[in-house]
Amino acid sequence: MHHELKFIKQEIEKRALNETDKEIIEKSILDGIETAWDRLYKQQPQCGFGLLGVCCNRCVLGPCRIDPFGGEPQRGVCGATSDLIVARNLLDTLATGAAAHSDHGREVLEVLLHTAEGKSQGYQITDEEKLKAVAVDYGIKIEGKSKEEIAKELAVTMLEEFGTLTYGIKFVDARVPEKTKQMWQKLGIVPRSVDREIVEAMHRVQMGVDSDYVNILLHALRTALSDGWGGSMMATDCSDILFGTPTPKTSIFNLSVLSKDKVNVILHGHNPILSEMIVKASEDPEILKLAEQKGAKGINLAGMCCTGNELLMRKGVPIAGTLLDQELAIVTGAVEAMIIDYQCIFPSITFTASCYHTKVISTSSKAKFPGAIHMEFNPASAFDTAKQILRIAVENFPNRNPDRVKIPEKPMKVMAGFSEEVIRKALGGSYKPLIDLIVSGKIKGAVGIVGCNNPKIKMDYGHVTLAKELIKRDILVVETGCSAVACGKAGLLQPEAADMAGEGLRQVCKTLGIPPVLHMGSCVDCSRILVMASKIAKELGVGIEDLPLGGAAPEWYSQKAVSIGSYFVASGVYTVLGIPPTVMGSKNVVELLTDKIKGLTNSAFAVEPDPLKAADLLESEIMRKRKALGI
Ligand code: BF8
Repeated sequence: MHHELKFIKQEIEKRALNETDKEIIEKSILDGIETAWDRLYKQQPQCGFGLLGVCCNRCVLGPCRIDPFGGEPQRGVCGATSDLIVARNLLDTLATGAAAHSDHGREVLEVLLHTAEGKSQGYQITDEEKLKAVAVDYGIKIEGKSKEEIAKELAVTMLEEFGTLTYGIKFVDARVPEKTKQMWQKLGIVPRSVDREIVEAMHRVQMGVDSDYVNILLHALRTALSDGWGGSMMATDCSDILFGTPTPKTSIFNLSVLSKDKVNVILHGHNPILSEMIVKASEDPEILKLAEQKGAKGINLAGMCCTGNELLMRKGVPIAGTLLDQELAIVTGAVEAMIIDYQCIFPSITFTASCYHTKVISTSSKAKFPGAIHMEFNPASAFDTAKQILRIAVENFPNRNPDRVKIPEKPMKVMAGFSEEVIRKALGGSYKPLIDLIVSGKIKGAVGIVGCNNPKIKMDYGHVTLAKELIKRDILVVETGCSAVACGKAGLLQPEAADMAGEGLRQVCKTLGIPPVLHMGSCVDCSRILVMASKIAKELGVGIEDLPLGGAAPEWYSQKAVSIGSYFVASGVYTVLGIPPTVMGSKNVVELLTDKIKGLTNSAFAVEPDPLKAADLLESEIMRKRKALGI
């Protein structure tokens, strides 16, 4: 027994950094609940061909694989080499991620359109100033028009742009610095439209189409750019128009945000279209009365993954956790309902929920989960559906078994809500003060740490260690997605964390009253980082590729992260990955992405699992760019 307990403790230490997570991981083991960590162990050893990216199962000439040690076979049945197989697999993966971000964006546009036409229920145009600014970027005349007229024209133009050939992506014209755009033109990777690049990616990976790995990788960059500067940017900007551009907020993070005496509802997934309406419905007197009747002291909403980030940024709603917290939240035994839309939702959660009283409620026709209650969500009846969903959660409250409940008691305070607009306004309307700080060396540069958790890495260790190391070196950190939540759980998103920063950055943060790690939103909100970089570059009269910036995804898992990393690199931002992508089976592809690409975009990918070494790489790249700028 003693040995068993020791083993459990060791196992918990291996799985997570954060104490509140550890508490619930222990409960999951004691309750006998299978989680992602257990499933990863059961998958060992993972397929070597798959890890190297040298297996191809895209047609039934195969499945084929290449001997990575130089023996036979060296070609698939069609004749594809490891270079081609790896490049095609990578393009396929990236296009999947770009599609996920962009399809989310398209749904936001549809709601904007329906709202402008008066055909949606419960939505409104909240940020008129942003609506007008974005409309101008889109070449729409705003004088003498109502906000509904502008919103309709904008939504239709953007929706049309998704598939258009002729006009290109308007945000690229309006926002990308001239020098960066010229770099893309030279490479032939100016994105034409979201749908076009993604469909063409699918065409190119069909057997017998693109057989040149360089040509495939260039298209991968173009597809990623159509996501970052297209689909994701539209998602961010139109969500701001509908729900408000984020401003600084304080809130709390980790599994302690669950309540002992209220109905706990976890909002998990990505699109604020759903979650914003649930927030609204949770304030409805009828729902609150029902909660009281069922013996609850109210309704407690908590976010999970990027939907959590969306709600935190605009409403200050607390966040229960990241990708690897989704099963743990259910294991607390305190969650009445987990409401989901799409992306990053483990198919296992309905199984986990079946071991407790939690109800999983799916809402999107494109993401059904066996075992979940499906309540289709659409804009025309959004508020009514949101209320119905909450009713299910409230009615489930009496089924909570207090003997099986464990909620940690150490919520962590955070400050979030740093949209590009807020940062710029805080600096007095232009980036000049920030540029001066960078020129003086008080701040050496900035790094965007983004992306997921992955059970292959101790949960949050990569994000937190890298962020701490960078701020210590006077490098400002901006974050999105699960990375921001990981650092929030570790206390890095509070102004007090400035004490962990180097002298220069500490002074700046203390003067402004901000944390040294700025939470800029969900993963589609990486577009906010792009906009900020482009505005700084424009003020300096250089390209984004010249700025002392870096990117990192220390614990990434998702196809979406491949797209983000690639549009960072294509935009000129050197990016370090903590987990190797499945490309190592092609020396040529690796060489291109980590080295030769430098001559094209003045940036590259690097793979470095050790966050301290990753910090070295990022700092030396920042110093190289500072030198080139003469600072
Ligand atoms: O889009 S960081 S695990 S939640 S993919 Fe997913 Fe990764 Fe989290 Fe958001 Ni992004």
